[in-house]
Amino acid sequence: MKIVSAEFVKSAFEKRHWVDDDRPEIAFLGRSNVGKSSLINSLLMRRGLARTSNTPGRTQSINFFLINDSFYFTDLPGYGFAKVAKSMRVEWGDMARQYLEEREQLRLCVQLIDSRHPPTRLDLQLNEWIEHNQKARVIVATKSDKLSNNELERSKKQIEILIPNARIIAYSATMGRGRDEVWGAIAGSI
Ligand SMILES: Nc1nc2c(ncn2[C@@H]2O[C@H](COP(=O)(O)OP(=O)(O)OP(=O)(O)O)[C@@H](O)[C@H]2O)c(=O)[nH]1
Ligand SMILES: [Mg+2]
Repeated sequence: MKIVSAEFVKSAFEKRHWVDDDRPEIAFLGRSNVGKSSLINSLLMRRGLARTSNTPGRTQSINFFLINDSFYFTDLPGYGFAKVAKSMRVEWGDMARQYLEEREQLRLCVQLIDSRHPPTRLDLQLNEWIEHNQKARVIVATKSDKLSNNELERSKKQIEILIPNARIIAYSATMGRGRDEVWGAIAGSI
């Protein structure tokens, strides 16, 4: 995919602020700090377009990015960060679930799972929502640069056991590994 333009459009804290048009959307979902914003920047080769941080749980809204004037990336808030107030955690569930249930132009869920750890309870909860809503989905195993090839294979198998029949792509935002494969999945969905 040739990226001609990529721009941040808006941050939405409520449904009435979601972008109001019917261009296709690709959603990036996963726990806090898993690498959602880094993946978006790496795919778009725009450093700093999606804000990354070492302070997990910072993104509490759905961020919309318009690509080539033709489709959106949506960066969803991360879940599972213990220091986020309980009320915020409930809100995460509501926001993500509502988005998965009601967003008709959502064409592909990119579900990020940290390759260094087995899927968490919340990763599996998210998986259930994605399957329940029958959304197309690809799993991206992030931070693969931190593992040896053997460890990475083991990690992919672990994911496969808990989430069978999903395509799993090993990714590294720092090395660009998996970039073409993820773009292939995105292009196939829009
Ligand atoms: N080594 C390595 N570090 C990564 C990779 N992807 C992300 N990181 C680091 O992981 C941390 C979190 O990355 P973010 O992209 O901000 O994670 P996020 O999922 O957007 O986090 P929230 O917005 O808090 O939900 C940052 O310090 C990144 O530099 C990767 O592929 N390899
Ligand atoms: Mg983020």
